Amino acid sequence: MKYFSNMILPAIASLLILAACSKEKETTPAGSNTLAPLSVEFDNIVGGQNLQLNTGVYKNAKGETFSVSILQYFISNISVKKADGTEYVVPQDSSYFLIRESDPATRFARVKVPEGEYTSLTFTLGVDSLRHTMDLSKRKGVLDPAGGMEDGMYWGWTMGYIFLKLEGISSAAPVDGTGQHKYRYHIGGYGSPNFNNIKTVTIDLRAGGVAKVRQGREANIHLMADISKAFTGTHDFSIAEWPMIMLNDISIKMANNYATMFRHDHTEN
Ligand SMILES: [Cu+2]
Repeated sequence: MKYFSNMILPAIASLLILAACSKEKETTPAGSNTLAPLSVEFDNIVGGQNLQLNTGVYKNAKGETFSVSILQYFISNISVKKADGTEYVVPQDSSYFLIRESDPATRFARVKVPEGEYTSLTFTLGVDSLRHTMDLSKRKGVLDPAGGMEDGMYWGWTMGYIFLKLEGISSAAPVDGTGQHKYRYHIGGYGSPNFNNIKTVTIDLRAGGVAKVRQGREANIHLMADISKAFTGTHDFSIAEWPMIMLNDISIKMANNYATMFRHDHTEN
C-alpha cells in the first residue's frame, strides 16, 4: 500500500496539474493574459489654454492671433510596452481613430490589451502607408473615404488621407472666397508619390503614472495635445506667410512641429 500511494498519488497530482493547465489554455491564448480595456484620451489644448472651438482666441509664436474652427487628426497603430520590454501591438484592424475636437465622444481611443502594467505607449499620428493601398473593404469606419469622417479627411487614392486638419480664422490671413480671414492646414503624405508625414509617437508613462490594465475597469491614459506646437518648433510659422498648407513641401516642417504636441498628464487607473 505504501508503494502504491508513493507511485499513484504523485501521478494523480501531476494529472490534476496538467488538467488545470490545459483548462487554462482553453480560455486564454498561450503566452498572453486576458484582454482588458485601455483608453487613450486626447485632450486638445493651445499653449496653456483649453481649446474652445470658434470662440477661443490664441496667439502663435509669431505673435499672430488665431481661432480654431476645425481640429481633427488620425491616431492609429497603438501599442503598449511593459517595464520588462514586453510589447503588445493592438490588432491593426481595431486600431484606427479619428479624433475630432467638435465631438467629445471621439477624444478617446479605446482598445483592449492584456492585463498588466504598462510604462510606455506608442501610436502613429496619421495613417500608415500600407493601409492607404488596401482595398476599400479594409478601410471602413473612420477610414471610409465615402463617409464616417466629418469634414473630409481624404484627398483621393494617390494623395491619401489627411492626417491632421487645422482650420480657423486669423486676421493675419488674407480674405478668402468666403469673405473670411481663414487659414487652412491639411497635412498628409504617406510617402508615395510624395513625402512621408506619418509620425510615430512614443510616450513614457512612468512620470505621469503607469497604466494598470485589468478587467472590470478601464485604465485611461490622459494625454494633452498642444496644437500651438503646429506653429513652432523646427520652424516658426507665420499665418500671413502660410495661410494655406496642403500637400506641399512646407507641410513637412509643420508635421515635424506638431509631432511634438503630445504630453502625458496623468493616468486614471
Ligand atoms: Cu484624466
